Amino acid sequence: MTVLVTSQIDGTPAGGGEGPRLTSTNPARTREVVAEVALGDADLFVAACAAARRAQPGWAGVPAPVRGRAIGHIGRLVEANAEALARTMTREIGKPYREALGEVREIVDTCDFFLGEGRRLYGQTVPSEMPDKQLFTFRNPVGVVAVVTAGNFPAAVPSWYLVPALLAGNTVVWKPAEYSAATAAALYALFQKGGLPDGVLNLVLAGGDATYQGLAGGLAAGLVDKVGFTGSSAVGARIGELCGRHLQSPCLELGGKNPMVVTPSADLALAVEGALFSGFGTAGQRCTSLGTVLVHESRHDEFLDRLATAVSSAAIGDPFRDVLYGPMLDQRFADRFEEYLDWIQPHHTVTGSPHLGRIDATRPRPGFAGDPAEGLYYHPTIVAGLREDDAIFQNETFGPIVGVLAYRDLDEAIRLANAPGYGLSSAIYTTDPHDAFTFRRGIGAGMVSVNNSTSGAEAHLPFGGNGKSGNGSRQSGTWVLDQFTRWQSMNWDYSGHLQKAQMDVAEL
Ligand code: UN1
Repeated sequence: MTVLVTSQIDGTPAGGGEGPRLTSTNPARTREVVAEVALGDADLFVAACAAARRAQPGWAGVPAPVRGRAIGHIGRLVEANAEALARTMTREIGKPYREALGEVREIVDTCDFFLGEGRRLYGQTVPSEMPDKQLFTFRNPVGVVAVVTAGNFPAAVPSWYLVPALLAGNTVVWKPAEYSAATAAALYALFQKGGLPDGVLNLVLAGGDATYQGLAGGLAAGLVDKVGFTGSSAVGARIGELCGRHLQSPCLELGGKNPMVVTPSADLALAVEGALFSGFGTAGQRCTSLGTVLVHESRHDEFLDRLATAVSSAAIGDPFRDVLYGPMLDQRFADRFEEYLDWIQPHHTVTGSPHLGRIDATRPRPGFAGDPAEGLYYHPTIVAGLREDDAIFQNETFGPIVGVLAYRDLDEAIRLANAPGYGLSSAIYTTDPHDAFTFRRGIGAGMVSVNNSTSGAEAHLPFGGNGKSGNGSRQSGTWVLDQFTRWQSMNWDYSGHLQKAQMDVAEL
């Protein structure tokens, strides 16, 4: 029996009747249907925003420590249901099961972190320049938060929005990617079970246009106070423009062309391992995936050889097995990746795999452990001999492909690392602290790893990017509370007469 996944407004299924349907299939076995998804329209999106608006004052009136307890319950429920949630994720988007379990762990970590923040939503008491007057600050919830998320991290990344937004007293409308709707529905059910009152968290399943129109409608009607978006830079720019028209600044977490620099002093074995995981893990479908490795010219050839050897023996296939990566997320990502492969130029050296493109009967991969006829599997590809103006050097490719380029000195490496104009994650492999700190200062990225992967952010450090990777907003840790609360100041004059600021300043 096929599961029908619908939107949920006010704790009740919505939009499941008429209207377009999408079939969510298993990318490792494309004939296997995971769920039928009932897609809502812009009106449904706006209705969800209205429900969230109605529920918001009541939720904000719940003491923050009690909201924190609800977050704690949700964390325990997610933990208790980790395997089922991870299995759904692996079936629906082909993420290797071990990684999917890790992703679920990230939700639990986020809940654990914010459970206590309910008791720490501190304001301040501030001295006044006048006697018998006291100043205060408070953190207020923003109101209704509309969250639109991608399907490559269909559970952890949404939780980075949902958990702090709810903890801070906001109500939420969450629009996950359609192709990860079954995972989203499973996560939504756990949040509801955690004890959220109806209308506090609403789930909307909708296509891209309906979502954009719904956001526009919600903003125009004054029903959306903050937008959180994780996805491509192009869509992020459209959402940023839309929000700007309503004088709002969204939280944007966009793409990346994340560089890794390998310096002369690097431990090469470690750097190869890091590049393999960052570039090819999750089939390169993380916003933090490695794009280009910049290797000092004295180590370039050796690094390239060693990376090619590592890639040629990497385990690829059925995501329920112990593999480095499984299939692409869904057909659209596979199609787009094929277009990126067209960027490969005759002057490039392609290595790491005997074939380019889809793993199938005509392009087999030795040791491959999957169903090539029915799975969206792709060969891993290393492209060397890049030039700075190559499309493949400049743009995010979101697939199992890594570029390699030689550099002469660290200044040049930093310049090349910044050249594509993204600024999400980055890494340097070195044993020289001077190089590590020079890189940290020079790189435009929001996140820097030393001797570690570009991907794999922990749930309590600020996560986010600059340039084409975002508008400087940060998620995770206490930093994200700046997105979901607004400071309010208060002054209280108990002198019994009007004291005028700047005019009645107390003299010594
Ligand atoms: C993303 O791909 O949208 O840093 C986020 C990481 C993850 C988050 C990736 N924890 O790899």
